Amino acid sequence: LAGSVFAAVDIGASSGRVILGRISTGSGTPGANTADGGPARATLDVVHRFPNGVVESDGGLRWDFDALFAEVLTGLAAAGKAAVERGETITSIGIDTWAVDYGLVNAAGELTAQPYSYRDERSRAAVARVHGKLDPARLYATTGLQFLQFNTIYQLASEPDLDGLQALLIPDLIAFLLTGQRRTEATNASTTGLFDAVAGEWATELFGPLGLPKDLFPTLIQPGETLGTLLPSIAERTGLPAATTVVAVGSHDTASAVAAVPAEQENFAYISSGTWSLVGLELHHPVLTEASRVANFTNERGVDGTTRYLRNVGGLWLLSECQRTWAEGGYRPAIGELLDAAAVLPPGGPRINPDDPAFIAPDNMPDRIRAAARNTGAVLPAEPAAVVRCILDSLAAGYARTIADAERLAGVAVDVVHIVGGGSQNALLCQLTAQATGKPVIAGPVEATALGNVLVQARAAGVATGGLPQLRSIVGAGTSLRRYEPLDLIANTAKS
Ligand code: ADP
Ligand code: LRH
Repeated sequence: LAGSVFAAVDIGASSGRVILGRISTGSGTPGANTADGGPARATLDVVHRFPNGVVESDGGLRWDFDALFAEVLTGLAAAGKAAVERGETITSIGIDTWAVDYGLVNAAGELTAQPYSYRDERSRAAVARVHGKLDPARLYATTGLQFLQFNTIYQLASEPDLDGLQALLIPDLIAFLLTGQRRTEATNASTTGLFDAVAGEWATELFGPLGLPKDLFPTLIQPGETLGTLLPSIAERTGLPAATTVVAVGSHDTASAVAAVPAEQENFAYISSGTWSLVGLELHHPVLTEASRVANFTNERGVDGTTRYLRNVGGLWLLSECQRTWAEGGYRPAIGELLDAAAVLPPGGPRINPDDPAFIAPDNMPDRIRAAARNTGAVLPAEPAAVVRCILDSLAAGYARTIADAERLAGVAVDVVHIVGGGSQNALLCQLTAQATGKPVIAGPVEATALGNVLVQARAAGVATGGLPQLRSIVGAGTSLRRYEPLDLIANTAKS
């Protein structure tokens, strides 16, 4: 099995990629974490990248799922070709995407419409209706899920008619189209608002009061379980052997990212930094207290039945939406240029609440940020550098607050903050986070989500062994990480 190769399909809200992941093993060295006794490292080879984003179509904000699925097939074909060129065969395929969204599939297995994006407004109106039937305190006691106006439960309550339909979460929908098998992967099920955080099962008692069909979702599958093999038509289109299996991974991208946080000890906080910042702790049990609900912490399910105790803090969506607005006006600097200009501004500038629902929909973000600053009594200059610095100062402050709250609510103390994902490349944000939290920040890997996806497949194939600490040591061995200290000067991070 040494030299096995795995295909990871990883689609975030801003981009997707198909990656070939290899676990290479040595032998006989202490710290062994692989089946053949050697220390392992993972290498990733991005074979296909494609953009993603919400589109306005058919009266709503949706994902162009058909286009995404076509990209997945292109990527799998490229992965197969790249593997064959090296004399390898892909052992399995794992799929992860952003959470909460779903497609509706009829009895014939057809997708009835392009899936809505969680950024569509429709679910907001359904919140009061759902809470009229099920009290938020009861919902939290069962599901442990943070309140977000776009949780699946509120989206489903906005559907006119679910009769005869099944809801497949986005990664499950891709997996269904590849294999013909309908299942719901458990980590992503935990973001629906219909999943029991303690039992780790569907919270069936919530479906009746909401008028949802009992079999709306397929049965659960756990990360590491095999879903099935490729449909003949898919094998033909991609050139992959029909016997190639699709293995369930942490199909919620954040679950895969957290599985690949290269922590060396237990007491760490993480920030999975991309479109959103998912900020929190890994716990062994959910925290379902009233204080936790009021602080709006979530208890999402992690790989190996862990609890991802976190909050959604605003993310780099705030920055990428500004970049989009500026680009429409003809201003298109490289991200490094923007960050360098923001880094030399003095500290103590205006801050906004990055979690404000006013930022959820796509629109003119610089204007919205300036308006939010005005509401705090501050004047934010229109220059892009000032807006960028305001976003990053506000995010760093939000991270510090959230980590402190998580420590207090879960009764643990952390020594280090790991930042993974695309945002781990943002040196200014990492340095501001070290300063705001007063803790060292370890940045990387960028592709943590794809790594978590690959590692769970590798373990299912028997190539990697052990629990999350062992899988994490594989990440640590194969990635160069950057460390930021609270007392370092910001000027040192500019231009680096
Ligand atoms: P998602 O999975 O939500 O689509 P990613 O983890 O891919 O998000 O992260 C995307 C974000 O990473 C971008 O919005 C951008 O702000 C940040 N990013 C990407 N490349 C760089 C870079 N070279 N320097 C700083 N930040 C970067
Ligand atoms: C990050 C993410 C996050 C969810 C959001 C919808 O990509 O999956 O964990 O809250 O998207």
